[in-house]
Amino acid sequence: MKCSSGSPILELNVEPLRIVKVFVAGEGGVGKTTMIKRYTTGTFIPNTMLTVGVEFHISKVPKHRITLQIWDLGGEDRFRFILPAYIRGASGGLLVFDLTRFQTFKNLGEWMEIIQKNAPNTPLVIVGAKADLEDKIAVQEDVIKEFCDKYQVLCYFTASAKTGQAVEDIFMKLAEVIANRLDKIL
Ligand SMILES: Nc1nc2c(ncn2[C@@H]2O[C@H](COP(=O)(O)OP(=O)(O)OP(=O)(O)O)[C@@H](O)[C@H]2O)c(=O)[nH]1
Ligand SMILES: [Mg+2]
Repeated sequence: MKCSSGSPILELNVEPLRIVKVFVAGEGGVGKTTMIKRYTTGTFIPNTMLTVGVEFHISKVPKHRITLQIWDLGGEDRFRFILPAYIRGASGGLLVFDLTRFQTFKNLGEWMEIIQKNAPNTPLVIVGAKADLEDKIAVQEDVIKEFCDKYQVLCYFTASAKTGQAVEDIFMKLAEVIANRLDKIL
């Protein structure tokens, strides 16, 4: 029997959400996983276990017709060797440090090298985490600005997963920039 084309294909009145890979990188314990969970669940979940290797999260951003596939990278030294493979092919990323630990900011240069090697020209947002710990802030805005100018990153935020400060804005900014880039290509 000859195949017939059957009933017409239903045309759904929805726009496809483009799926893009974004990474969240930075030293161990700076607050990457807690920030992602704050963004995806709207709550502060303390005592998060350290990330072994990589964890994945998904977030739809209908406003920019995009779905973020978030690669949450374990920041401990022992996971450093797998980072290049995880960063490669990313459409954007967040590089996070802990505002209360200067060393985590100082080490950002090393992270930039890995990122520039494996995902050159990828849009990058710098995030100073744990802004709620006001008495313990050890990294001042002028040195963050200096760093951003040196490496020509998109912008930086100071944020807190505890209070929610800037968390939504960070992911919205990244999604917006990636979506604009895609719009230009397609
Ligand atoms: N006060 C405060 N504590 C935070 C904040 N974000 C994270 N923390 C705490 O910091 C610790 C480390 O947070 P994680 O999210 O596990 O850090 P991580 O960067 O994912 O660490 P790795 O997975 O090892 O790379 C936890 O005890 C969190 O509760 C914040 O905004 N404010
Ligand atoms: Mg983690």
